[in-house]
Amino acid sequence: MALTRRRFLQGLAAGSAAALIGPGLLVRTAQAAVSAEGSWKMAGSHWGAFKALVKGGVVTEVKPFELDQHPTDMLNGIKGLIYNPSRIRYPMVRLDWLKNRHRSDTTQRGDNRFVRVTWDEALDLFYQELERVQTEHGPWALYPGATGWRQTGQLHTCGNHMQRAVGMHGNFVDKVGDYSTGAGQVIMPYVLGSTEVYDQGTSWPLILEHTKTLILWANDPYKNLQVGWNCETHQAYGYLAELKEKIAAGGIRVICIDPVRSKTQQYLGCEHLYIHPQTDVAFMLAIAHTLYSEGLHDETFLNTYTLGFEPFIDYVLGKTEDQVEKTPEWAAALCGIEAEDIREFARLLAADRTQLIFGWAIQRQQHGEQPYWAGAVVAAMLGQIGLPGGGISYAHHYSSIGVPATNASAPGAFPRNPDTGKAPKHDNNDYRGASRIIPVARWIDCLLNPGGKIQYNGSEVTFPDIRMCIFSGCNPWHHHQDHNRMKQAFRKLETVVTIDYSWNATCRFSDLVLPACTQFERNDIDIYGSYAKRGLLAMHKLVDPLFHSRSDFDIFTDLCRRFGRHEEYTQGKDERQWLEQLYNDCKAANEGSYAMPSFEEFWEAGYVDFGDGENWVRHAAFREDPEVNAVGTPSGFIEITSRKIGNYGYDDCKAHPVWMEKAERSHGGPGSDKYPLWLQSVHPDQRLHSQMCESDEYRATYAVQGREPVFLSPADAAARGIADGDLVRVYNDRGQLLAGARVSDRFPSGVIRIHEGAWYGPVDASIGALDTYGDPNTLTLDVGTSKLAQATSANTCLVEIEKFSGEAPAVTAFGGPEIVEVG
Ligand SMILES: Nc1nc2c(c(=O)[nH]1)N[C@H]1C(S)=C(S)[C@@H](COP(=O)(O)OP(=O)(O)OC[C@H]3O[C@@H](n4cnc5c(=O)[nH]c(N)nc54)[C@H](O)[C@@H]3O)O[C@H]1N2
Ligand SMILES: Nc1nc2c(c(=O)[nH]1)N[C@H]1C(S)=C(S)[C@@H](COP(=O)(O)OP(=O)(O)OC[C@H]3O[C@@H](n4cnc5c(=O)[nH]c(N)nc54)[C@H](O)[C@@H]3O)O[C@H]1N2
Ligand SMILES: [Mo]
Repeated sequence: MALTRRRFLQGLAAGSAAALIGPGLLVRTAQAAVSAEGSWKMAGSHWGAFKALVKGGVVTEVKPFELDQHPTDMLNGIKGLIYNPSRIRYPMVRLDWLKNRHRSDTTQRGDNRFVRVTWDEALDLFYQELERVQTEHGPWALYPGATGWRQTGQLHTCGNHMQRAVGMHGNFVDKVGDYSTGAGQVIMPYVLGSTEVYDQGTSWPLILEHTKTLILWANDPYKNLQVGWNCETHQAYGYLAELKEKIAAGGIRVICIDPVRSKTQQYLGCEHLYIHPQTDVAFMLAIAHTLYSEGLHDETFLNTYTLGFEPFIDYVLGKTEDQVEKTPEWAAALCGIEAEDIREFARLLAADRTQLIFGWAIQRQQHGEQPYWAGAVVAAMLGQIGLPGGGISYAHHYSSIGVPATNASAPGAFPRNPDTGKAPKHDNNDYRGASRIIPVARWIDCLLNPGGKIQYNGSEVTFPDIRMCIFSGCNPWHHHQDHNRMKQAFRKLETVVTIDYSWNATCRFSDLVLPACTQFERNDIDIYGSYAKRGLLAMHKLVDPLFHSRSDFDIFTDLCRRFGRHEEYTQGKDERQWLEQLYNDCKAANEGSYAMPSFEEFWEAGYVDFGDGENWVRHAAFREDPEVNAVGTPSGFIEITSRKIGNYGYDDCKAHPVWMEKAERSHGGPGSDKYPLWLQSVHPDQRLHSQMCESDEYRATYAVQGREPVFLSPADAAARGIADGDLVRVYNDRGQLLAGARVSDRFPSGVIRIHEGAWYGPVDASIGALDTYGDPNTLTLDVGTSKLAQATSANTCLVEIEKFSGEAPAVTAFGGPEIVEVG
């Protein structure tokens, strides 16, 4: 087999739309051009609804939707998301897999050498692999992973397309939980009776009216509210502006508790309390100690609404097994806040109406269940749960939660499950004694240890022997921890199929890659305003699918055609007919409450608005009548001690919240003598995870020497001879990466940050290879939070950093595969 190689897109002027569109496509889209002036079309995205000017079949300009009064900077990345050298142009097959299929040399996986094939060839290969796995093995060998941020739009919800089509063919291993709130969503139903993390919160106007002290705990809403699960319109920013004014006028105290001065803290100009990373539970226990010993706790509330306070307070007072009293002095040594300041803080919380608002990053660490549970206990001791502007929330930084919401019904999505009552082609339900559902963040453990058993939320999970993975609408080679461990696991896989629109690291580590189009290359509908449900948006197709990409709908229709189930898959409807149906079903559900025009009128107008929402107080019904409106815990009360969890007998999640040391912790904790810096990999300010990292021009607005920035304190930089703008190597025993130093006084000594979602670009396929762009998951720890939730512990991670000297390797993350011709 003779091979010639050429660098993908060599010599192409990046960023130039015309240069990136092949001649064939220019002809095709030219027919769609309206006029020389072009036309403005409505579109949506997680980071904002917008209008796009389309001229000659090319998106030339983007402006915010008129109802978005607080558009984000991220709209500037849209054009680059459509037009960039990392777009997947054709169906591609990994070189050695094409030669040897499931017996290929898997150590080559990741070397990025691929062969172009036709759509027919690609879908035949995909179908043959499904057949092979279902007949030679069974449903236990197949894992279609769809945990991620598919683009907005209900019809084209891509994970649903993949799982519906694959599910019509045969059964498979599924997942439970997610990376966002894996620990929170499992612990909170035991404590407050619902996940809390995905529930509506007390409305901002009520917080602005009633709250005297607002605690933003591990929470950066000004950064994170840029993104919503549906098409965002950013109403919450109006309330944050009011909050800023109220702080300046002395009408409210707002305190951020965070190891870093966040974007929110900078914007609001509010108070800040530095805390050592991963030590919040120690701080909370000392707050509980102070409240109790100074008689500041609300006994009536505890007696009326909660169960199990005694065992907890006995633990705080050092009357249980460990005999350690959780005094402010005890906590100060861990969390770095002076004992007297802890006391003052506890008194402040009890003095007046206090609203606690938590973010999610502190449950994305080892024992991440504990700070959420301990936080609820502090709130219960304060006795304000269910009052307007008091109590606790776990989600005001997410998807417009807290914006007064309408009661409108949202449109349904393209159905994930086969809904015809017909059995799949391979109707095999034999999982060979293994579990059919695994906790999502443990899937690499599963690949490495088939047949292994773990505890999960009161049950035992037996890992299936997975041979084939399919990924759509997610990028596991950014989202999962410890990439070098992932490499080992991937070598055990026979076949990996990925459907995406951009050539990210997941494509690089796949065998078969299918090009989907972006949301701007198809028609769809979605809610705007996310949880506030302000209205319905017509997401107009802006341009034809670029290169050879197709919609997920088309791709999976043609896969189903290969086993005669395409009619059932589409229900005989095309895109337009589906949109009309989703719209008309939504219109019927809103009949009598919200007037909606005909589909045609809606599509023409671009949106239908549901008007203003209503104020609401979280937990108010329970407070009003805890018998009638019992919460969803086993007892119906807030459970400070959980008999059910206690009965599981876990050593890492006990019957009530406790302080537990971490595997790695900075500021004198385990591992800090060798690797003294805590790496936090929080959510990016100018991306949605890995989405838009491929947008070359936009990336250039934040990259440092072409690499992802790493933020560090002036003291840590000086101690290592690092200056702002330097190229640095960040490393630990798990991996190493190159990044560009950003020295900032928002960071205390011992704390550094690299935003998650930076594209992984290893120098080669070997284990331990240097990552040339700076994905923090090259370094993170891959262990479960505990036997309860088995969620990600991404924020439990220590590293060292040094100035990089010598010749820096080029960034390999972007620009697609190395196309190999097979002759
Ligand atoms: N270290 C660390 N790791 C983390 C986190 C952290 O805080 N720290 N956060 C975690 C969290 S909370 C999350 S939610 C995850 C996010 O992890 P992911 O959701 O996997 O991240 P995204 O970058 O949004 O990946 C979505 C992928 O789907 C593709 N895609 C989007 N729309 C479509 C479509 O319509 N069709 C097809 N076929 N593909 C599409 C995009 O191109 C992109 O590659 O990351 C987790 N990982
Ligand atoms: N711009 C933008 N917005 C987004 C997203 C995005 O990718 N980009 N992703 C969305 C998604 S999927 C999710 S899940 C949410 C994520 O929402 P979160 O998980 O809440 O957000 P993060 O930005 O990871 O972290 C929030 C804050 O927690 C602090 N923190 C971290 N560890 C600790 C600790 O041990 N103690 C204390 N006290 N504070 C700590 C960090 O310093 C940071 O300021 O954001 C959503 N919003
Ligand atoms: Mo998330």
